[in-house]
Amino acid sequence: MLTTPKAERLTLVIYGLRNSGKSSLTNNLLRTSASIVSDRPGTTTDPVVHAMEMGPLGPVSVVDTAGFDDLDDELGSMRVERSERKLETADIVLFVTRGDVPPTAQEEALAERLRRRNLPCLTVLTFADSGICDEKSVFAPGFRKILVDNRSGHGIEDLDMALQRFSDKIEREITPLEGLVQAGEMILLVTPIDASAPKARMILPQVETIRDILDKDCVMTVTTEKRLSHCYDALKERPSLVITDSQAFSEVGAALPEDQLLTSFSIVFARKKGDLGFFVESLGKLKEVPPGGRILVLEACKHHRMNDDIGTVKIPNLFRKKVRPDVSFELKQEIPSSNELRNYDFVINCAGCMVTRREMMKRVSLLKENKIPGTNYGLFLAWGKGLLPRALEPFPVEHALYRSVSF
Ligand SMILES: Nc1nc2c(ncn2[C@@H]2O[C@H](COP(=O)(O)OP(=O)(O)OP(=O)(O)O)[C@@H](O)[C@H]2O)c(=O)[nH]1
Ligand SMILES: [Mg+2]
Repeated sequence: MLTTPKAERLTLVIYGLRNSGKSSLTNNLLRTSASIVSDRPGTTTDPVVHAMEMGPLGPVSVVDTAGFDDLDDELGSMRVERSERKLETADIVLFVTRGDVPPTAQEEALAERLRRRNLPCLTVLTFADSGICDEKSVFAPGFRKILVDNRSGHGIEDLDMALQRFSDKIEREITPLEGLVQAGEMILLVTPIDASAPKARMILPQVETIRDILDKDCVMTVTTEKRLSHCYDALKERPSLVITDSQAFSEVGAALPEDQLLTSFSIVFARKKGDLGFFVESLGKLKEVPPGGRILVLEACKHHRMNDDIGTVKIPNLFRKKVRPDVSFELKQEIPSSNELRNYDFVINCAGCMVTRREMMKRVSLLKENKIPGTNYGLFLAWGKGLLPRALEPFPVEHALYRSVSF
């Protein structure tokens, strides 16, 4: 479980004022003493992440944060900002507040924010051993309240049970091949081993797909694009699906029979992580990019850049060739604020393999809100190299959508 990729785990964020008992609660929930507890406000500084298996919720990252009222100095504000960022990516929030004292204005404001975000959230009233004051018993209407005495651990079992009930509400990622293959089928994977491939390893989307093929009781063959024809000819049975790295799309498409179902890892993961329909629809808006247009390439992780880096070299080159030459490119790892976002004419997202679906969907909804078209690497490369609609054939809805938007 500890090796479950971070993006596959749910994130449970423990949030509240300083000294509200967040770290004590974390320890009780994990049945360890992993987080430092003290009566000094501001004990927890950086967010502390613990991995644990939580019954029906599966693998969970439990994040103990710094108090969100730590605004005394610049350092405190930086801590609060870090905790805030964790809150943004939370799947479940435990809003921790002392049950024996009335809510502060900051807590009232937070309750309102959480309510608007419509996230699964529980209010944990700590210090239940000191009694619950009237104001707290009516605080944060709409959120279930759990009374906890961190000293004795009383109430933790109620909290465990309440958390388990969230398991149906959580937006889960589908597996890479969900609904695409059936038990017993043969899948062919094409994974180039070029300069950007990590030494002696496979990249995460490939590993996850391989695991999913095994889970779905299918069989597979894995080859490089160089050996593709050799490998394909040697197969006794035609693969029900071929999935290739998007960078080798053209060669792979050309080497296979026209009626062979083919897609890319990036498209498979665009569907798993994001909004494939939006990504496809946005391609139709490429022709509206004006002269001197500003294009934002939005990556989700920092990686070592090679000479032919996809985000800084391949995508801009292809864009200038296929869409228009007179555009400028910017690369960011964090999505800008709405104000800044509106300065861009088109956004190209990475595959998002290192972030959760919730994070990617947050980007997508910001783009939609601001009416900025956006697609992702795999779709853009497939479009640019003329492989659409072929690479969408395994996805009938998006395939039809592609045909309905004019290019
Ligand atoms: N009586 C009582 N004391 C508690 C309870 N929960 C926490 N405490 C005490 O409150 C103090 C602060 O607890 P922490 O768990 O460190 O609080 P925190 O919210 O993590 O604090 P920061 O990291 O500083 O933001 C410690 O002295 C704890 O022993 C509780 O339910 N009852
Ligand atoms: Mg703490």
